Amino acid sequence: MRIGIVCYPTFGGSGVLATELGKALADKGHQVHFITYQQPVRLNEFNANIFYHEVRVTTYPLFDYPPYETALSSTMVDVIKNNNLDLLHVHYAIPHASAAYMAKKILEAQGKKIPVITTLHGTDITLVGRDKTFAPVVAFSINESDAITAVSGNLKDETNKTFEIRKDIEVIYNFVDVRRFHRKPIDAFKKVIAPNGERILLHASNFRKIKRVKDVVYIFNEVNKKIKSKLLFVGDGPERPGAEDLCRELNLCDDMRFVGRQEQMEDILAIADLFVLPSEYESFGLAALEAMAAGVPLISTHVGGLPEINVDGKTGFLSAVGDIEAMSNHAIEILRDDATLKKFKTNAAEHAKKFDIHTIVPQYEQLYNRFCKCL
Ligand code: GMT
Repeated sequence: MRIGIVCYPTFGGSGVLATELGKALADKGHQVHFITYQQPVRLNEFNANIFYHEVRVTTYPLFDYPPYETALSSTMVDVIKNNNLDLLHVHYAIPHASAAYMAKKILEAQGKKIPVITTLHGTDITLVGRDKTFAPVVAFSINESDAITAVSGNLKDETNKTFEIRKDIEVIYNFVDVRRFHRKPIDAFKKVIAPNGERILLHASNFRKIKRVKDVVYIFNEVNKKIKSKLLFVGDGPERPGAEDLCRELNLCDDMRFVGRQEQMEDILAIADLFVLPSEYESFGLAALEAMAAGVPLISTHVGGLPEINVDGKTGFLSAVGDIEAMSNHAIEILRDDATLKKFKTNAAEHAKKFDIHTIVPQYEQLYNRFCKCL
């Protein structure tokens, strides 16, 4: 099958998921065409079945806002026609679903039918999508998609609450390649981070407000009083300077590191003991699933799709947003002795298998097959 994939090429979960999906489909013999403005970060190896088409936006002095969506639709038309694609799968509704609708209509006028599948990822509905400036276009283009998927049951419910959606939204969970995250810790690396065998806590995100990164610092501060620990911050974004200031204020600088954006998450996760995700909302929490696949238990909030992946008391704990005390106590409970930590680590790794790439990718293939009998 010849599949077009449209996504954000950055470190965000939706782009990571879309890229991993494309790579998995290519490994299974499908021809995959990525259409995006930059090479996706996880598209880092050669595969004869993968093609990358860059969206170029022509600038002109009149344009205060270069029309990316128009360029994207035009590139979609070009790639679909010239590569005779069977299907277009867009990730993150804004502006991908509406650009796909435009491309579909243009091709229809030229006698080519192209099914469009839209996968909703979270903030395209719950934060940005519901904003008045986008909502009518988002609702319309989602409804015009041939199929709609959401990455969790919670996101499906939120979408139906936010918009009048006339089609059934199918839940296809995000996935992880469990084998890839099953890594042995690199001892030398672990020694640099935790020279005296301290526990290692980890947070990875885009450091946006919704992630509540300062809560991670407060939780770490409490844990560190009881159990000697180190904290690793992976990623970057607008809330990072505030979190760094807080570390200095609390005199924690010797025990934490901000390592910025990293591609080798599997090596970092291999040395971690606990993943902390105190977000205000997460439609799924792909970074948390990757942590679990690496056998890292999870301290998270009880919001969005997180209860669908984090089993309270088994793979980690769930707490109310902002409840630093509960999250710190839960972290201490997990980290307090080796036997308890080992039990949580094993449970986390075991539960992550439910979301393995080999279980989830066939669900997308079955969906594609409903619109195109060419698999
Ligand atoms: O806004 C973000 O957090 C980024 C966004 C994205 O586009 O990567 O993340 C969303 O999609 C991920 C992949 O499906 C989910 O794992 C994240 O939970 C979701 N973020 C939110 O819902 C806040």
